[in-house]
Amino acid sequence: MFTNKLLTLVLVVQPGRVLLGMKKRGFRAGKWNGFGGKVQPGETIEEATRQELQEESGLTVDALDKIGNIKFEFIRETELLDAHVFRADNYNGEPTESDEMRPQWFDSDKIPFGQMWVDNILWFPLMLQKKKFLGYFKFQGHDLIIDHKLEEVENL
Ligand code: 6U4
Ligand code: NA
Ligand code: NA
Repeated sequence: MFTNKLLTLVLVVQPGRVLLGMKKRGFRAGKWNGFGGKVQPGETIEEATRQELQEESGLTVDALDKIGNIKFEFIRETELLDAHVFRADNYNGEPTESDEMRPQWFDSDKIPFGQMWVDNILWFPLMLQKKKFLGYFKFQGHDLIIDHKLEEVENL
């Protein structure tokens, strides 16, 4: 009855700052996001992560560290989102605007949580401290969390 949709999300982090992208179209338009998207059939999660990062920010990365796994459920919807979250501390290239995204660096103490997914303010502090986590968020619409769990874990 429930279907699972695999998503990737990557945060590029430098000392004191994090790169976010302003999504220009689609259901995420108007929000600052990490980079990512759907995992296509035949693609590994890590391949999809690198591909989306390249398409949306112009960057490539060497090491990708698994930092979190978040399940999203929406009230009255049967599709569960299963987001694999990565952190990259080194990158190659220069952030480049694409048709889809406008990348911008933000100081770690000035992250625009008011223009991000409402779950971000809860797990970004863990991500920034390199703490691994498992999350579950149940949404009503796109802006209201009606239930959630968030725990630090040793391994993912
Ligand atoms: P592609 O694969 O490019 O067609 P795209 O439209 O980019 O898909 P989409 O719309 O499936 O991606 O959105 C998935 C992206 O949005 C993933 O990177 C995860 C992110 N995302 C969705 N809900 C989120 C949420 N509540 N919190 C968050 N990221 C979320 O931080
Ligand atoms: Na995408
Ligand atoms: Na994609």
